[in-house]
Amino acid sequence: MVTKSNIDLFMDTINKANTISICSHISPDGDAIGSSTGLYLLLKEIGKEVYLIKNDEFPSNLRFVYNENYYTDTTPFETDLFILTDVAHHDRIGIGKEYKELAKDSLVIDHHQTDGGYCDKNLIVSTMSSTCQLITDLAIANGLNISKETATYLYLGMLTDTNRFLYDYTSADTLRTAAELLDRGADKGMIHLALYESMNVDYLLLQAEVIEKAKRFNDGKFILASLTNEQLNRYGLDHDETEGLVSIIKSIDGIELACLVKEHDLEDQKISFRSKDSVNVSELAKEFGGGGHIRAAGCTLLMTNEQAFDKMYERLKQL
Ligand SMILES: [Mn+2]
Repeated sequence: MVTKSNIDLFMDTINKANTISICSHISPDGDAIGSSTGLYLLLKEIGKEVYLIKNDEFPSNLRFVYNENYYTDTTPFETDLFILTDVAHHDRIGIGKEYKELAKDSLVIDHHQTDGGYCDKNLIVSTMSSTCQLITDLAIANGLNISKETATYLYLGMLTDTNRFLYDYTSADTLRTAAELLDRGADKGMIHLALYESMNVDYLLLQAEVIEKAKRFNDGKFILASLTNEQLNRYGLDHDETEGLVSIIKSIDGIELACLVKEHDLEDQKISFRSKDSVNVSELAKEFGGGGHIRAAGCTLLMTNEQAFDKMYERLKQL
């Protein structure tokens, strides 16, 4: 649920601006793409001059919703308002930083607790399952028209951030908001087909290899796995295609906590944590400069894949 003050903050801030730049985080996921594009379409419809900033490569697993005409590709320029959606940590803002510095006003719209204070105004509601849920609620409360296409983008973010409405923070309100999007024509069949019924067989084989090589400890309740660029190359896969890997590992019978160390570069590892019900992984990620939610969080370690794996093993076995 959104409060009256948040509903007003959203609309008052937007009403004061004519030109608006919108940005989400680097290595965008479904909620990043859904929230930024959904908001872009909502604001265009009320006559604003809106610029959607392309932050990083568009994820290959979400190509089915890519529309290159929506993105601005010029050098950063001044706008009345800069809006940042779904960014857990300010080191993930990418090129948006330059737009933010040039903007007269700035607003964060997010469901991550960790990064308040980066912009002039904060609209952070950590009880929301996704930024897309928050934007949908704000749009409905303010009487904005949600087109079929906008609804599809917002539904995409809600679906992926909740892992198909499975995560704990999927509440009755989450489902009511999703239902509002279906009422407005969100194309759930298209999303389901593209995301969950088009499994790449090489990805399945890679999953088997990653699980086979993973380390299980703490009475078999913890699992620590790694993924290297060598493996990705060998199976002919991109990083984005392995987005849900950590959730798959977590879903193994008897696992309480899953940690995946993904190689982005030789000395740049992306660590993802997932837990079922005992460990607060948000706290764990914070110890290493990251953040996220109680059951899903992450951080970055600047070292080799092997070193990061060992570091995580040393820390996790103490839990
Ligand atoms: Mn999100």
